[in-house]
Amino acid sequence: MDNVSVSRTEPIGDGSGSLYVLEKQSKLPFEIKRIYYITDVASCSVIRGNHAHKQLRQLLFCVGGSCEITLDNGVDRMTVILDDPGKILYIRPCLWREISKFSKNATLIVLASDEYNEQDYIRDYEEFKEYVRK
Ligand code: T46
Repeated sequence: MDNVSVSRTEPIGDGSGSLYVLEKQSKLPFEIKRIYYITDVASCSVIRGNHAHKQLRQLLFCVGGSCEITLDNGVDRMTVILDDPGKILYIRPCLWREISKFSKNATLIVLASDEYNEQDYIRDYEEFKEYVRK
């Protein structure tokens, strides 16, 4: 699917823990304007997201636990399981997303290309399909 890619960053580990680095030159495809994180999700049946962004680009990874990200471009769907701090999901604009199956200790970090702007959201699936069709 266009607009999605998954990359890996390998930890620097020496027995005292794992250190992960996302550096501008190699791993950051846009300037980061905002960072947010989702944690303490009450139950594995919770589904977050259910929207698309018109312009926003994001990098997502779970530093602890796991969750599933289902992406939909209006035609095809795919699911990426984020279950490893070194697994980085890059989402470009115009993808409907559902975030589900949060494990108990899941902490999902999002690096975003822009500040929060509700005008950038499409929260209705039919409206999203019409938007991508045009
Ligand atoms: C995505 C997943 C992983 C703010 O006020 N500022 C912010 O920066 C954000 C992200 C949200 N909000 C407010 C807006 C809503 O009233 O917090 C409420 C929940 O936000 P949202 O519907 O965006 O939450 P999620 O967890 O469904 O989705 C967010 C991202 O928006 C989304 O793009 O991929 O996290």
